[in-house]
Amino acid sequence: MSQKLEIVVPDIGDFDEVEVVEILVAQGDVIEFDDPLVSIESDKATMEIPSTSAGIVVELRVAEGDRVSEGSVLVVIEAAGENLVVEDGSKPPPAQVGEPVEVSDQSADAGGDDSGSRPSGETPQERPGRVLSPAAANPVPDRSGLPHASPLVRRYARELGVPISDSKGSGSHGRVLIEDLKQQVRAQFSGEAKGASGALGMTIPPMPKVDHAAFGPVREEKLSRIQKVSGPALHRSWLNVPRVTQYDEADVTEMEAFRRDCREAAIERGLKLSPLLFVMKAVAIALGEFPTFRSSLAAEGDRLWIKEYFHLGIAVDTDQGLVVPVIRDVDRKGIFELAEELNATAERARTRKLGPDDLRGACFTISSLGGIGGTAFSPIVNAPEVAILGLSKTRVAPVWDGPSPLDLPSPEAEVSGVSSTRNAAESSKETAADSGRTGQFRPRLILPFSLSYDHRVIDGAEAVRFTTRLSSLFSDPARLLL
Ligand code: CAO
Repeated sequence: MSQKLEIVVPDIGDFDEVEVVEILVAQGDVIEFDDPLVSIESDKATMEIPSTSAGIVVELRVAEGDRVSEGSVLVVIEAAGENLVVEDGSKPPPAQVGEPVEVSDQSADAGGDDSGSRPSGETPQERPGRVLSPAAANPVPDRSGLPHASPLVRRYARELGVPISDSKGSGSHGRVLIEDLKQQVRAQFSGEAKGASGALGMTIPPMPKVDHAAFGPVREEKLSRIQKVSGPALHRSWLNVPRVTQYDEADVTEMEAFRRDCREAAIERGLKLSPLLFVMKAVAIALGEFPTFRSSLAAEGDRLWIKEYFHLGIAVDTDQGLVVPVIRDVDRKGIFELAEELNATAERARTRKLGPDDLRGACFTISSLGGIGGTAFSPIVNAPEVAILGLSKTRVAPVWDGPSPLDLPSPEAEVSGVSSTRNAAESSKETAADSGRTGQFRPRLILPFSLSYDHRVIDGAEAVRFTTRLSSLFSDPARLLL
């Protein structure tokens, strides 16, 4: 004897109109008492709503993205009464919250009773699909074959980019625990994992273990604590963020002249002004004009969080590894104030005195290698930020200061003395002089820089608009100080 039951949202406290973020069962699934049916997410928490009865799902009444409150019907199940057992072999206990209510004939019709499509005499247990297991000592997968995990664990797995399908749960009935995810990441990082499943069955091939000592003397050196933390974060970003790097350069001669002019004033304050400070100010201005570059993609991938603050992560090289402390409200601070803060922060980074609050809350990161060298590099996006700026070493380069080469006479024309071309050359020199240009190559200070960005959020054209704007700001120190 079977009975149709509506499973409703139980009392979920003060929450109302909460979004359904995941449907965990499908029509035709055989479910047990307490099996999770859907995940709902408020701005404060994610929770799974369990079934208050065993049976077969005959109708889904909600879809992902729907909003539900206490009493909203989630699914209709055909409860199989006496025949069904729950995990320990006993009958389902009486429902306490979200108690199922019997479906009226009318609503059963509207819901499309599928009994007609079932071969006569077939009982729910005999239908193809997931079968109730009285001996549920093995991992209990959900309808998609995924192992069970709490919403917190699922969210953590999403944040880490760990496919929960590959997780071996060590909790009761095979539930995946946070420690299992950590173990998975550790195994992946150390190359132990067989390779995580990806789209089209592709996997990340594990690194082979090599006996380096077979080729000569070796020395073992442990990774620093910072490297152990930053390694997985970099790897996570590398695997999750489809990254493009845009290279550009800026004429920073005026900016450098201005910096030199400020040197005395800075020394009086006991400060050193590095080019990075001017770059930080320029970045804050550009971020004000290009909000997408100060955004983060929501974990669900369907919207952006645009940050209305201008906190910049600054990559600092320490003897323990790379750390990225955050300088807050760069838009509201002057060059001297920033110099003081940057010096103090870099010092605290190098003496390992940064606290967790120093390391979070940035909307964009700058990685400056210009003090060391290099002509260009492509930084890894500091996810969940969507873009990062890399600075390389300023160099002296000749820059043409005159009319377009297309308006200049060709060497052949000069030799053959074609008068019309000579006239064109003379007039182009006049044009250069009229506009205050020299008509010569001039030595200029050129700063090469690169922008790596998350292509899911930023298009190439927008990236070039951003770097072009940065380049013009770097060239014009007066604008930075307005
Ligand atoms: N071109 C030429 N010279 C530059 C320059 C540039 N782009 N940027 C800085 N310099 C100069 C500075 O003016 C300074 O010269 P002086 O001593 O003659 O004044 C010198 O290089 C050293 O600068 P600095 O690196 O100490 O100071 P900074 O303010 O430029 O940078 C900090 C501070 C903390 C960012 C830097 O010390 C640092 O740690 N950089 C490494 C960051 C890193 O590792 N990034 C890689 C991350 S992987 O993506």
